[in-house]
Amino acid sequence: SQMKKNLDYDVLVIGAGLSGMYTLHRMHKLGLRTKVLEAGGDVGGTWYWNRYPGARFDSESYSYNFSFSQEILDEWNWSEHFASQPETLRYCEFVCKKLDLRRDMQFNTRVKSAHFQDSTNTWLLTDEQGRQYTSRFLVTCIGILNKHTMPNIPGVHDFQGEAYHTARWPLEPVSFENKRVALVGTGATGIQATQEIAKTVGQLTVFQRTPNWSLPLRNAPISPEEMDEIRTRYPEIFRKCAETYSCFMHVSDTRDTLQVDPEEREAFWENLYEQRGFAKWLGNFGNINTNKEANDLFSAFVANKIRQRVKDPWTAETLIPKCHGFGTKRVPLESGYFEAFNQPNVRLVDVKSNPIECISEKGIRTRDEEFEFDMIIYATGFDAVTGSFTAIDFQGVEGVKLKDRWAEGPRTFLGLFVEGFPNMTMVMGPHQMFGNIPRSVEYAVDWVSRFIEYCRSHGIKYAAATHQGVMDWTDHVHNCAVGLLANEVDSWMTGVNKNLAHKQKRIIARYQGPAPGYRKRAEDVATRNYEDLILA
Ligand code: NA7
Repeated sequence: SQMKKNLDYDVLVIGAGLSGMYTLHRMHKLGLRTKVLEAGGDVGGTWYWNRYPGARFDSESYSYNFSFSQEILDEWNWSEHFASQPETLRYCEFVCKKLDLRRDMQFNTRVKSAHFQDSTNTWLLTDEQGRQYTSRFLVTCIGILNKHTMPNIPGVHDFQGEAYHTARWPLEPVSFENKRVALVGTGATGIQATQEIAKTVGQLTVFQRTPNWSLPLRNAPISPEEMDEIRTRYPEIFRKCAETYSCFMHVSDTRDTLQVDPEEREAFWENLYEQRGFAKWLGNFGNINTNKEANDLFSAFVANKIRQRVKDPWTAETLIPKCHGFGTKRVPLESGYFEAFNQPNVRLVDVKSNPIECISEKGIRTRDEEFEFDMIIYATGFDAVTGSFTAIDFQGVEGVKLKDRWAEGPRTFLGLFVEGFPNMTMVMGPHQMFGNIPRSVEYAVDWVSRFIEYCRSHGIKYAAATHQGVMDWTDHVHNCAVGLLANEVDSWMTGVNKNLAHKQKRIIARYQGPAPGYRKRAEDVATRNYEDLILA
């Protein structure tokens, strides 16, 4: 079964998050010599790194786990509808143990470069310690939110107190008691961290540049009886996820927001507001995502909820987004975020009207005020999607750099292949459906595994996307994006990161058509024996 005796491996995998774990399991089933190289000290990827206080699922735990193993579904119990990071990390460890994955994982190994070798049609990877690894196939499992970014504020390294980025949170517990803590950033991460830290902090000052439309998560514990009941519904849950637009359990309402009687609409929204998780976003009228007027109506509904919950009128108004509509960025879900600002020891600073000038040894200086802190927390996000790729020196045929190939934005075939990068497939590459990530991960890994199996059984040593295939798919991805309000807004989803000079322009980073449509196209390619690719 070995593809080539003098190669170290048949398959190299970068990353030991959910994608890398499942890829390794599938490669084991194929009997291929596989190695997973992981920068972190253990498994879990996102759930390994993002151990900041309050980190948890915003999607129902039982729709956000693996579906491929009945044994794991039978044995694993979730304790909450929306699992916390420690529980999800335990889940990852449980899966690794169950599937005996660790034996082929190497931790504390950051891949520095991945170069395609033209003469042998193989991959050569080099890690930061200079160790090298060769393989026929390379599967990237490096995630879409992996390369964190610090703010481009002068003096950011001068601060003498404790300082943490949420995506590089220390393994040891961090105490906030009696401390003056600053938190910069109010995305999904900043919101989760704020509401948790507010519970024990001495004083918390939240620096907000752009507010977000956030709605109640409505988490609740899951009793053993309820877990048993949920377990019986797994087939139904995964069937639903397979049918919906972005693989979530929630189904959007096809009625036109503007055509629904205002009273009925209000009642519908009041009802949605009480529901768990993303129901309020994904179970809403579909055209709030495409019709500005419809979007404005629901945004106004949410704005009123914020006004009802935040006592101080200036703080309430400042927490209400003005420049983007509801759901045009990833909607953060919260549990007492707005009420945290009613605490006397929690304060909001609006850095739009009062910009941060610098970070000093002692704290943060804004135009109008000088703050002293014991701790600064950066919840300032990621060089998303392509950042995971540009962090590694990927070189394809004739030394072409992936960074250059994607200088004007990513171009892919099915989000799985890059032109000029043979024998390399991406799990959660740009231009794949993100949505419910574990569902997309499972589909991509299934596809890649069948493809590698095909190559092995047909003696294929070289598999590459065609120029035309990449052009056509990229066009298709761009066409799918037309008309969605989300593409008119700066966010990590449109590839913008204001801390990075080269990321100020919007791109189409992800597939935004319906997931079943994505899968149909990918299935067609497999069914036609991959004839859309160059195989040799
Ligand atoms: P996000 O959603 O990219 O949020 C980053 C936040 O940090 C956002 O509020 C930014 O404001 C703020 N930020 C970034 N740089 C600065 C500077 N220099 N000054 C002030 N404020 C700044 O990242 P998250 O980690 O919250 O979430 C990422 C995804 O992970 C999330 O969508 C979930 O899918 C899970 P801005 O909006 O740019 O004005």
